Amino acid sequence: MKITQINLYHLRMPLVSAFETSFGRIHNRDCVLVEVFADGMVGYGECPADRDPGYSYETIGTALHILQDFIIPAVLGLEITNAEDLQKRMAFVRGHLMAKAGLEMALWDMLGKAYGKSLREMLGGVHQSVEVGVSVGLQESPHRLVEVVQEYIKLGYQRVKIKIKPGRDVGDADKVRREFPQLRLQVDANSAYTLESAASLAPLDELGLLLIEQPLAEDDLWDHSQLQARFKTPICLDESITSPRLARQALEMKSCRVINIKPGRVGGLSQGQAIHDLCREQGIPVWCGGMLETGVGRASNLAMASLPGFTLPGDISATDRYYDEDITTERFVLNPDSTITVPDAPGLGVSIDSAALKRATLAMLEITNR
Ligand code: OSB
Ligand code: MG
Repeated sequence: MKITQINLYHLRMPLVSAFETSFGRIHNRDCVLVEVFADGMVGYGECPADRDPGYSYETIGTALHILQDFIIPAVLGLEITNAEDLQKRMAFVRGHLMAKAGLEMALWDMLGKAYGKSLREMLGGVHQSVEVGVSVGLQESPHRLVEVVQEYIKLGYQRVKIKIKPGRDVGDADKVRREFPQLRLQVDANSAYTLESAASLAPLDELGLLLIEQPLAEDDLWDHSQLQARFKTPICLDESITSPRLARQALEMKSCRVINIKPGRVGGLSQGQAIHDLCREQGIPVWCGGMLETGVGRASNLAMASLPGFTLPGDISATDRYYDEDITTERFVLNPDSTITVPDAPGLGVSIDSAALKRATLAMLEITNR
């Protein structure tokens, strides 16, 4: 594939309902859409960096800067044959994994279109549909939380994740558990605790949770290993796992018993695949996390989640849970068995609704090698 032009779109999409985590509340989801032209074709990728550096140090601003000033100049005009090749050409950039992931996704989309293969086929996915759940943000009260969870259960979601933060943890989880004794339930702290303050989370261990996600700081594998030793419930790492190497080290240290794989967080689908392979060899369950993606990123997440080691439901909900209007013509729906069907058309298997894309675009940058 000879890359001739890359366009970067800063998108802002109004969410159906505000989403609140331990690091803040948003009403709109920002991301960068990467549009790559090569060999007369076009491919799309989504960089899930947000407006603010709350989940990660990356933001829309850093992603645009790194792509525009470093990564794109290093690949424009070149023949790129596969994701490994692209990763080698991007390796001189330290970090900025979401920026890299956005471009890698667009390359996969184009490769799939060129060879007539779906992303699922190319990655080695084995399922036509994947089990999913819903990630429920912090609500104004535990009572309201129960109402919201009830609504999602009615819609057919069979696994629910609730966000927690200090002061809104054991009480919220306990209330949801009492209302829904059989529900597959898990919690996500997004790094809101220290090893000391996490002592207050001990009662969570009696609630039959599937897992406790990222209680401590993202750069703290060691303290996670100390905490995991005190819990029967598996700790699952999200923010902390940014490479196959860190995944291996986390498992060696017993920092977690489950890993959340987000291709955006780890530098691309190829890196997510490598973490999947490592975990599968060791019998460690993985699942696909989400970042409130548009239809582009959601298609990619579905393909990733179709690999055989993804044995826990993903944070991949129906389009309706996120957006009234999406930038893809396809909208993803929840099947009655709490699954979503993986696209099987070439590449990501989605097409862009250009009018909707225009409405969501705050700024666009065209980069050619002239
Ligand atoms: O920690 O998993 C997270 C959304 C944005 C940033 C981080 C996280 C999330 C979610 C939403 O939990 C998952 C989804 O896309 O439905
Ligand atoms: Mg998380």
